[in-house]
Amino acid sequence: TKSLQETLRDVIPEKQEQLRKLKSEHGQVVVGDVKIENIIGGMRGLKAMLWEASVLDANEGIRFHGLTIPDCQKTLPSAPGGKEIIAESMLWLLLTGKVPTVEQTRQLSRELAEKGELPSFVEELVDSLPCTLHPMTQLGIGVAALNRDSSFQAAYEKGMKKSEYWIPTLEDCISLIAKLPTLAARIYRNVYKPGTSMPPINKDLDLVGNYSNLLGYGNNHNLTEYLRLYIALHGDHEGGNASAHTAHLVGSTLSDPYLSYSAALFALAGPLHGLANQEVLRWQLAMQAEIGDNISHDNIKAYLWKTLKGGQVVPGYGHGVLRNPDPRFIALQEFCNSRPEFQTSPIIQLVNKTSEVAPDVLKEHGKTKNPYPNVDATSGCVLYHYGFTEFKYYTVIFGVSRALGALTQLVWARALGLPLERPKSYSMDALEKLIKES
Ligand code: AMX
Repeated sequence: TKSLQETLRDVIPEKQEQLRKLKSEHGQVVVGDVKIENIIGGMRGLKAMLWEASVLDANEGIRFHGLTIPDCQKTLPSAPGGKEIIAESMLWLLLTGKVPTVEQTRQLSRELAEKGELPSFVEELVDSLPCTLHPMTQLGIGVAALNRDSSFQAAYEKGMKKSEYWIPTLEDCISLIAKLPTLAARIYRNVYKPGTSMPPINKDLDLVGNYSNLLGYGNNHNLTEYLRLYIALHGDHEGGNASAHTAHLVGSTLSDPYLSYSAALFALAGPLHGLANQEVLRWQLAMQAEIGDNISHDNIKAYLWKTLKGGQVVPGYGHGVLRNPDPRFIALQEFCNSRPEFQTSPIIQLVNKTSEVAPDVLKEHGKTKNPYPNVDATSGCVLYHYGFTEFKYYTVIFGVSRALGALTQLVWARALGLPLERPKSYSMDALEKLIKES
C-alpha cells in the first residue's frame, strides 16, 4: 500500500510536465480580458490563478478533481462505523487527485493522530490568551506560533534546492493538519469549558473523530458524523476565495505553511466569508425571537425585508461565483432530511422555510447576482441543533477544514515552482490616462 507521500511523488512528474507544456507551448493563449469593472470590482470573474484541487462552476458548484459532492459521497472512504466522508479521504483526493483505499485512509488517520500533539509552548501561549479574544484570533495566533518548528523554514535556512521545496512543505502541511483539531479544541475548552481537561488523542480514531472527542462531543455519534461531513465539504472551494487565495499569496513569498495558513484564517474570519455561518445563526435566532412559534412564509418574508431595508445583507445567501443553490448547502440539507430528529427541530425548520422564500425576496430586491443559499445558510444551525451553541466558535471549525485545500495547494505551488504572486495595480488617474490613450 502506497503512502500519501509516495502517491504524491508518483503524480508530481506528470503535473510538472503538464505545466511545462502549458507554459512553453500555450503561454500566449488568451483566456479572457481585463475590464475596468474587474479592477474596481474585487477582480470578480478574472481568470488569473492556477489551482489544482477543485474547480467551481457557477451553476453546478464545486468539483474536487472532477468529482462532484455526490460522487465523493459515493467513492471516498468514511470512518469505521460511519457513513460520511472523512477529512483524510478528502485530503488525499485534494492532494493527489486519486481516491484512496480504505487502508490508505486508515494509515493516514494514524499518521495524523501520531502528529497531533501541540508543543508545550503553544499550549501555554493559547492558555494565556483572554477568553474574551475571538476564537478565530486565537486560532490564527496558535497556528502562526507553530512555525517555530517549520521543516520548510529549517531546510530553507540550510540552503535546500528549489526542486525539493515541496518535501518539507508537505511535512509542515501534514503536521499542521494533524495539530489543528488539538489546537482548536484547546481554544474551545479554554473559552467555553474552563477547568475541564481534554482526553488524550486516540491513535485509532480519524482526525475529526478525535476533534469531536477533544471538544467533548465524542459520544454524540450524529454530531461527529456531521462534523466529518462539514469538514470534508468545506475543505476546498477553488483558489480565488479569500482564505485560499490568502494562503496562496502569502505562501508565494516562501513564507512557511504555518504563517501562510495563519494569514488565511484571518481572511476567513471576516463576516462576508467564513464568519457568515456565525452570522446566519445570530440572524435566524433574532428572526425566531421576533416571529415566535408562528413560522409562516409571510412572517419570514417580512423579516427578510426588514433586514434588507435596514441596509444589511441576508447572511447565508449570495456568492461571489455561484449562481445556483450551493450543492454543499444541499448536501447538508440532505444530511438533516435523512434524520428524523431534524423534522421537529425549530431552528432547522426555520432554516428550511427561510430557504423557500428568501430567493424570491432577494430577486425582488434586485441587487444580489445570486439569490440562493450558500453553505453557511445551514451549517452553523445544525451545530446549534446538536447543542453545540457557542456560535462565535463556528468559524474555527471552518478553519480546521479549509486547511485541507489551502495547504494542499501550497504543496503544489512548491512542486510546480510557482512564482511570487504580484499583480499589477493602477491608480484612478493611471486608469484615466489608459482610457485616453486607448
Ligand atoms: N443580501 C443582500 N444583499 C446582497 C446579498 C445578500 N445576501 N448578496 C449580495 N448582495 C448585494 C451586495 O451587497 C451588492 O450590493 P452593492 O451593490 O450595494 O454593494 C450587490 O448585491 C451585488 O453583489 P454580488 O455581486 O451579488 O455579490 P458579491 O460577489 O459582491 O458578494 C457575497 C458575495 C457572498 C459577499 C455576498 O453575496 C454577501 O454579502 N452574502 C451574505 C454573506 C454571506 O453569506 N457570506 C458567505 C459566502 C460564502 C462563504 O465565503 N462562506
